Amino acid sequence: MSTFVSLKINISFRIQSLFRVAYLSSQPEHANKKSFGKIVNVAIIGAPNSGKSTLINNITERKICAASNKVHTTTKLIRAMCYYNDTQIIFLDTPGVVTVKEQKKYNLPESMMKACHKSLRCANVVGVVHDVSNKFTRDKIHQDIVSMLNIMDAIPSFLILNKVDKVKNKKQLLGIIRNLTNGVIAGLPMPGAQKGNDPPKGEKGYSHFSDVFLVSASKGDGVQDIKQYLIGNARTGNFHYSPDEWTDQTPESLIETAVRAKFLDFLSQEIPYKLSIQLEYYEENEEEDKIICSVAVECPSERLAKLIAGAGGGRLNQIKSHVRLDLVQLFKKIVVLDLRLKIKSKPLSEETIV
Ligand SMILES: Nc1nc2c(ncn2[C@@H]2O[C@H](COP(=O)(O)OP(=O)(O)OP(=O)(O)O)[C@@H](O)[C@H]2O)c(=O)[nH]1
Ligand SMILES: [Mg+2]
Repeated sequence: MSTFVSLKINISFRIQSLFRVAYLSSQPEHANKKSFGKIVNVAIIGAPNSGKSTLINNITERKICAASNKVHTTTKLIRAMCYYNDTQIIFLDTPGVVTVKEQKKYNLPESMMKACHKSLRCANVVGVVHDVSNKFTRDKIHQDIVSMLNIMDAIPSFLILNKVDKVKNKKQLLGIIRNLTNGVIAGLPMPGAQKGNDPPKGEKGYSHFSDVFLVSASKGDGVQDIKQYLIGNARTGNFHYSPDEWTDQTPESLIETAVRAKFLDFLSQEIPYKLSIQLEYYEENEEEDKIICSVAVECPSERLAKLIAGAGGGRLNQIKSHVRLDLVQLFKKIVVLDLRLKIKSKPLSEETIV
């Protein structure tokens, strides 16, 4: 048992063990084909790059939410669904929370912040993802997130400490939890919080989390506990989506966001944010269980297009093969992908860049 898992168990406030439900599969094809059962809408909020989308993908076992190593990969509200026995879990993936100042500085559309507020209005439960590997922000919850939670305090919320795999000294995690919860979980003081051991210095967190999870979303450590917690919070009712549906996004939009995420991963600094992604062709061949698509990536200049393509088009080919793999994991089908660069309205011939 890893140190962080045992640390988690030592926190005696755990409530999700009350809600143990047998795990079958997240894949819609295994779900009961009925429209009545238990439903839970879960808003996943947090700072940019904290791992919200990666976490949802891990729980749903599908790469529905585009993720990358850069901030602002998610730019709008995206629903991702999965099913366990008679329970439908609807995740609401959101753009990272930024202050108005940051929003203006990076010229981010106001719709990004609105998406986050909208997710809270649709949610029965709110999960706050917090990156514990970032030493500058790990001891404090973003002030705007605390404000949102305070406004929505009637909705149960839980804290997810993510990227614990990057924390060498796992003992630090207890102090971080204390800071982020103000030493209170599920209305109870944490052990040691009143004994003068590393007391919280002022209010750095939110005091009304019903539970805390320590996870590594990319490795999958600890995510099963979150799933069980959510199943335990589901309410009886009509399914909002049919068990065959796993997202509210169109295939076209999913392909464009998957391509954008891969350019964010491969290119440095501001370059990938300057690109415009357009799906030019999409065809679904049901007989062969195959998707055929063609995506054009518009670059602001020829110089940039050549830089992105790399020597002999090597980098573009590498990006293309990674995108294709992501799309296979997303659609669970054969994917034939054509990916090309073009300059504004003028297409670049293959000879020019590849
Ligand atoms: N080491 C490690 N990396 C992680 C973990 N979870 C996510 N990441 C990485 O963190 C980066 C950001 O992940 P995302 O899922 O895109 O984060 P996000 O919060 O959705 O980001 P935005 O949509 O930009 O707000 C990616 O490079 C992930 O691979 C984790 O548990 N451990
Ligand atoms: Mg995201």
